[in-house]
Amino acid sequence: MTRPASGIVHLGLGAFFRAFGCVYVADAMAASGGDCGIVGVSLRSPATRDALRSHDWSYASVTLAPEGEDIREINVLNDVLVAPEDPGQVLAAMADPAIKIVSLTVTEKGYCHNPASGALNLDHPDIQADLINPLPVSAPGFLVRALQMRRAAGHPPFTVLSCDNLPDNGKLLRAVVLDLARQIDPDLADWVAEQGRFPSTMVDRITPATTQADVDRIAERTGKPGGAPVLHEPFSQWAIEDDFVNGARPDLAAAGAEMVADVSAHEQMKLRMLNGTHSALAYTGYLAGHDTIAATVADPVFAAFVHRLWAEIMPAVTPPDGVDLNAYADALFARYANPAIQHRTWQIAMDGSQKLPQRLLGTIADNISAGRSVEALSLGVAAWMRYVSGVDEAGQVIDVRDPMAAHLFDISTAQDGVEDKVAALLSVAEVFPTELATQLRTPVTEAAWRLWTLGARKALEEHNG
Ligand code: CS2
Repeated sequence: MTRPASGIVHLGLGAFFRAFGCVYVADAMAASGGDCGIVGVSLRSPATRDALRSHDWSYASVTLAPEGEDIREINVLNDVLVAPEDPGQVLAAMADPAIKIVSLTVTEKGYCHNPASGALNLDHPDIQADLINPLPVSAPGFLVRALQMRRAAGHPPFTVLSCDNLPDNGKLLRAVVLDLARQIDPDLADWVAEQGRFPSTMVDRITPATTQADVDRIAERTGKPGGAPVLHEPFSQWAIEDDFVNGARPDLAAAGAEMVADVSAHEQMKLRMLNGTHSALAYTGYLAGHDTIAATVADPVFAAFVHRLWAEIMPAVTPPDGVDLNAYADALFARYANPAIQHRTWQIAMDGSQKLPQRLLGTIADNISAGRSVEALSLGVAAWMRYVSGVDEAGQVIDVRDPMAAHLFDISTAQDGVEDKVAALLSVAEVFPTELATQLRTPVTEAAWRLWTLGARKALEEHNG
């Protein structure tokens, strides 16, 4: 099959970007042409590359609607590289002047920043390695070294397009890249600061992890064994700041993306209303024994709880023009309740130390300074504390996945009483800014008492009143 030539390198080719960005780019090229094929890069494992290679880089994108599933073949990938196997090949792909955009979904922790402050963490082992070795391991390292190659060859920089759930994701990534570039070559940092572009984006599509049973079912339906299908909800929203190097980009508006001057209102609404409640439901739901978000909100106690959360969150959100927050919350509830989506609470519970600040703590800080209630939100924070303490309500060990998991477990288990556990966890400066930690002491301790003594479901029931 002939495909358009590559114009994009994507770092972090997980299920989300294949269920989201790749579909937009395919639609944009179908509508308006352009050479915007994608070279995907896996930063860790070869599994996706191997599964996709046997299907000539095409895969099934499966829409899961309550009324049934719909399968579409996506043919926008031209190659998939595995960074640890050959980082030089990845740099060469990024340095190619035909590449106009390097997009990223590397998850929160992939930015190697301090989650509470947003600054590059120079002590991060991957950053330490990238300061010395010209063959990088971190996403910021790849960006800086590839930009260095382009500058040396006299090519313009590529646009860096962050597609992760972080506030001001483009600004944050720009700061991280400039910090690292400055350590390596201050002139390079100046060049990137002047000529580089890092538009911020708001991305939204619920994408549960694909299971082996999904792979087998889709193979049966398509008649093609193996492969790497992705599953997602029907809904999709992408708001993008229209600020690209030389304006070079696919016609994303033709594919339904919103091209805007400033994406911060979209981002704040989505991170606080969707991701904030997602995390709060994930920790409380998991503790109460609910496996998926749909099962969690099918439980009336949790359905009432999520509405209480939205009632606390909405006053702390300035909606984008023309958006009604109550209608947005209603639509979110229907998306969560979609019975066709098996989105595991355990999946969303991952990496909480990296997610809490932008999902829950910003809202809490705003509410406290405005004198508004933070009772429901505090239950979300306390449930995270209980979760990272490592044992569920049935006494089973929880498989906590978080870059800080061992540290969080150690400091929590070193304390006996709930109050001391809360104090110890609030002192983790990477997550809680000092002033906020002090303000959170009373509401989170109270919430934690209820969670530890009553269990999550009863605690929420009591809170709902
Ligand atoms: C979820 C998100 O896993 C998580 O932490 O909250 O991946 C969420 O499904 C997406 O942001 C929806 O757009």
